Amino acid sequence: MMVRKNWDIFCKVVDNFGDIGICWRLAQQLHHEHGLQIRLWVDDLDSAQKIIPSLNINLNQQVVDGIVIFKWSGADNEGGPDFSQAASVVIEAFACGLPNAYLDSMAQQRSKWVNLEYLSAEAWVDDFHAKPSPKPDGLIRHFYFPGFTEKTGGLIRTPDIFHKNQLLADNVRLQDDFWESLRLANHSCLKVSLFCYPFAPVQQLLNVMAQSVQPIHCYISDSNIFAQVARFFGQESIHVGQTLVQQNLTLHVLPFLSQADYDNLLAACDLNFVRGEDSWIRAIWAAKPFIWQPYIQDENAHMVKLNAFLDLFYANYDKKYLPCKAHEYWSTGQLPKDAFTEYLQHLAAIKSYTQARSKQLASQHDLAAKLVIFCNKL
Ligand code: TRH
Repeated sequence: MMVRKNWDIFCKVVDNFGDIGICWRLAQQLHHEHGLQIRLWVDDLDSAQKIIPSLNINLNQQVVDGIVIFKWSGADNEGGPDFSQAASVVIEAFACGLPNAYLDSMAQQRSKWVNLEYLSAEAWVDDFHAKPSPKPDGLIRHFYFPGFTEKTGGLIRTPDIFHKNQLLADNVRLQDDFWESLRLANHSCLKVSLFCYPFAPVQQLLNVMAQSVQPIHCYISDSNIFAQVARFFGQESIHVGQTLVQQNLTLHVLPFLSQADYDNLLAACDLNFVRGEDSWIRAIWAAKPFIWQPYIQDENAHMVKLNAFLDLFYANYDKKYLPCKAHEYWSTGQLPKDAFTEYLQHLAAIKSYTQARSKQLASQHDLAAKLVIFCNKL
C-alpha cells in the first residue's frame, strides 16, 4: 500500500476570507493533485465555513473533501488539540505563528518548515523567495514567496482553471446555465462583478454606471458594502436575492458564492472588481478586464504593491495609463466619471491584452507544484 506523505497547513484568519480562501485551495490541490495527506489547522471555523460551506463549526476535528480539518486556538496546547505528531512538512500560512508544543514536536521529527508569504509583484520578492532562517533548535524556517516571475514561488492555480474559464467565457449556453443556477437570466449587456472593501468609492461607481450610455448589470455577493449600496438606492438595507434598478444600472444582490461559482461569475462578467489576494488571482485566471483593490496597509504600503503589479502586468500595453489610472482612482477613494467612461470605451482592447497576459502567466508552473518540488529538495 502506498503511504501518503503527510503535510500540515496552519491558518489564522486575520481578517475577511483571503487567508482561509488560499489555504483551502492549497490544501485541496496538494491532496487531490499531489496525493498528499493534508491536515488543515484553522483558528476561526465561523469564517472558514463561508469558504467551506459543509464545515461543522461545532467540531474540533472533521474530514471535508479528504482534508482533515482541526480547530486550533492559535495559542498553546492548554486543553487543545494534540500537537505531539508534527507532519513531515509544515506550511505556516502568512506568518501565523505555530504552537510551542507543535514546534517541539517538529524539532524532534526534523520537520520541513515553510512560511507561505502574501503575494506581491514587487521586485525584491525574486531575491527573498526560498531564503532559509535557521533556529537554535535545529529547525529551519523557509520563506516561500508566491509571485509572478519564474524566480518566485508561483501563483496558485489548478491546471485546468484557465481553460475552464475560457470555455465558459466563449460559450453562451454554458453562461445561460450558470446564470440560471443563480436564478438569473443571461442579460445581453455589460456585466460587472463588484467585490471590494467598504472604503472604495462604491457610490461613485454605482452613479457612473447608472449614468452610462449602455445598460449595465452589476453583481455583488453578500459582503460588507451592502450599506453603501443601500444608500445609493435610497433604501435602509438590501438583502440577498434583491434586484435594484436606477437609470441604466441594474444591480443583483447574490449570496456569498462557492469558490467555484465565484470563478464562474468572474469568467461570465465583462469587468471584475476584486480585492485582497485570492479574488485578485482568480480575476487573472478569468482573463477578463479587472480592477484590483489591495488590502489597505500602514504607510500606504498597499499602493507600492499596487504600482508594482500594474508595472508588471501592463508592462507591454500601449494604453497602460488606462488600467493604471482606473486602479489608482479606485484605491484612493475617487472615481471621476470621465476616467471610468474612457476605461469602458477601451474595454475590448483591455480584454485582449488581459487575455494574452493571463495566458502567459498560466503557462508558468503553479504554486502547489513548485511548493512540492521545493519541499522535496529541502
Ligand atoms: O476577503 P479578502 O479581503 O481577504 C484578505 C486578503 O487575503 C488580504 O491579502 C489579507 O491580508 C486579508 O484578507 C487578511 O479578499 P480575498 O483575498 O480576495 O479573499 C476572498 C475569498 O472569498 C476568495 O477565496 C474568493 C472568495 N469568495 C467566494 O468564495 N465567494 C464570493 O462570493 C466572494 C465575493 C468571494
